[in-house]
Amino acid sequence: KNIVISGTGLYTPPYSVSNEELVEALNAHADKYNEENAAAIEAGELTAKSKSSAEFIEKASGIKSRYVYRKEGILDVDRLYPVIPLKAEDETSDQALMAIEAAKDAMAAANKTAEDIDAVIVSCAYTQRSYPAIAIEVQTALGIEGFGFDMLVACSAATFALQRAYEMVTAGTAKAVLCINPELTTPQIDYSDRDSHFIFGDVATATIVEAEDTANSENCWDVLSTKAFTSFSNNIRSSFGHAARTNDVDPFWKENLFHQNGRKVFKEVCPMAAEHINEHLSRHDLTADNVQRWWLHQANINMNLLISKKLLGRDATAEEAPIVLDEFANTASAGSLIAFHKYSQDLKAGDHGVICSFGAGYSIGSLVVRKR
Ligand code: CO8
Repeated sequence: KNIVISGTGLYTPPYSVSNEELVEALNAHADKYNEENAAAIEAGELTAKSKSSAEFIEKASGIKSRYVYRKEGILDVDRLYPVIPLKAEDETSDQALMAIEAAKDAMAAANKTAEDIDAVIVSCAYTQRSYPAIAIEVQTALGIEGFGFDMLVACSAATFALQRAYEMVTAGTAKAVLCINPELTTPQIDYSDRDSHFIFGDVATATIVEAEDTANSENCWDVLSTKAFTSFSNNIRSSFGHAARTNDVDPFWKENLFHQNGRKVFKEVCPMAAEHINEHLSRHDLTADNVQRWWLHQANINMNLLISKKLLGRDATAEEAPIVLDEFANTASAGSLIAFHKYSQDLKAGDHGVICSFGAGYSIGSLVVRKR
């Protein structure tokens, strides 16, 4: 029997930050830093901080704005990171709150109640604690019986979780799986670094995976197959981990935050992603021309344009390969699913689509789907 995606959900955080606001904060911070350290910069002991530009950001990335879970602190020139107060152990965690909202939306779309679901996967680029799993917190809050676990695969966390859900339903170890991607990226951003301060936003997406015989929703997609690929690279990295305090390094050490070699990523990942997708489609005797919609990872508009051009031999239209970067920015693993959530209802039975993530790891994950 076919395994299907029967519903998706989206949690959009309550605040947004424009490029202009970010640039104003970074530039004020750079002026202050350069003034305070003028002598050391002059002596060559410190490097002056470079200024950012909203024009550059939009042209280089396609990003105009991003949603953030908490805005306070991000634009404070003397702080430049969000204020997210520590919660008591008996309060619902921030990521669980985000996840629950997206999950309820997906369950409503798939016409599912807690009794219909028996597994919860929370999969994202970071979890705010190691244990107990955020997934188990969410499972309990939603009244779901069964099991839950967290998994981390950076940019491909969402697609890799859908692949695990597909396998679990295929194997009969779960009847319906709730996959959730609460991407709380803002704590990991260096808002004083012009190369990366604009890239990320916060969001949560959720997806229900089940077998066709239990599915009863409007927007339902057969998953024809899944494909995963990884290859180790330090070009996108955060070194922060549970052993951080034993390393005796400054907690504000830059390598403990998101950092990348963006140019190399661009050059290496685009051909890998296009080849991966072509190979995956060929399993079903399909080519790019048979695909009506591409829900691609949303890291950078120029990457998406290049990959779809490699696949189609021409520019993809905005309808064929929707972009959500302008509004949401890069939301780690959630981007391709935001695109799927917003731009999949209009397709007709028999239409094919590809959901594909690519990025840190490196990791690439794809699902070839067909509208029921
Ligand atoms: N304003 C003005 N100028 C700038 C700015 C700025 N903000 N930033 C850089 N510049 C300057 C540079 O310093 C450089 O100057 P010079 O030529 O004098 O050296 C010039 O502009 C050009 O810079 P770049 O070569 O860096 O510019 P690019 O055109 O390559 O664009 C990008 C930079 C946008 C980063 C581009 O390289 C890119 O998109 N690469 C791919 C990146 C990517 O996809 N990364 C994956 C992200 S990771 C992910 O998706 C999930 C990871 C896990 C989640 C993490 C959550 C926090």
